[in-house]
Amino acid sequence: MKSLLFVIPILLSFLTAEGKSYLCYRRSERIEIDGRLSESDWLRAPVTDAFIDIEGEARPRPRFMTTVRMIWDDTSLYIAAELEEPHVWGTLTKRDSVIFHDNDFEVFIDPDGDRNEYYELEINALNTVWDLFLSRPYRDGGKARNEWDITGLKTAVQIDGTINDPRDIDRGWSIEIAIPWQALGEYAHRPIPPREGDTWRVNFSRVEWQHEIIANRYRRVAGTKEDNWVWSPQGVIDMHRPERWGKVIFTTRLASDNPPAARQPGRGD
Ligand SMILES: [Ca+2]
Ligand SMILES: [Ca+2]
Ligand SMILES: [Ca+2]
Ligand SMILES: [Ca+2]
Repeated sequence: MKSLLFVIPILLSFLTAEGKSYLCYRRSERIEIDGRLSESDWLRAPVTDAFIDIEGEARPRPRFMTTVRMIWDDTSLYIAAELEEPHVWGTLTKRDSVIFHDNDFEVFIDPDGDRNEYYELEINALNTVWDLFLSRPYRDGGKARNEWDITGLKTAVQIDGTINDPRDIDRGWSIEIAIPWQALGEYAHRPIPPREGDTWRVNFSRVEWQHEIIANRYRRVAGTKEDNWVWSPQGVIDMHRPERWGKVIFTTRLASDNPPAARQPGRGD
């Protein structure tokens, strides 16, 4: 019995070893949602670890770097993503399209971490969004509620290169998102905005297709599977396992107080 008591904590720490966490600071200046991550808060905010394969470290490393930062204030949660991408393309322009049929960036939020009643947001390089709510994961019989919209959502994309022009090599795209707390409050079962130390379950994903260029246009290669690169690894090819998502811990400390030395290495570092 005594040995079991030793083994259990070791097992638990092993099982949770891969889960990521992120300290989310408060905004200290205005964030303009224009896709440019030029605000000094973004320079001060911690940078997430680079995305890895959805199944974990044992799988091949992603071909392109992806990182995210987060900031919050009394009205909104702000997300900034940087996606290295030599061929920026997109086709979908209608809200609530199946955005992962293009290359995309995805956000998953389960405020109370009960693995039910959670939010999803997908965005492509044309700044087209698919926002939806799930009462429970698909494998538990959950159905996507696409008609659910993030009221007051603001998103912007900045292309570092040219979109839908394969004649050049692009550097990537950056995304800036503001999600009003009010929109997340409905099924949060947690205070909004969050209090000091509150922890929400969040994950980020990126879908990357193999493409071919036909008559100067990008097209997905028929019959190929997409790559799924994520912040916190899921262990399986399924984002709808909220128990595997990362932890975002909110602090009332200002991003401007975060010493630059505390930054984690990100793109280009
Ligand atoms: Ca900006
Ligand atoms: Ca929930
Ligand atoms: Ca929607
Ligand atoms: Ca281009």
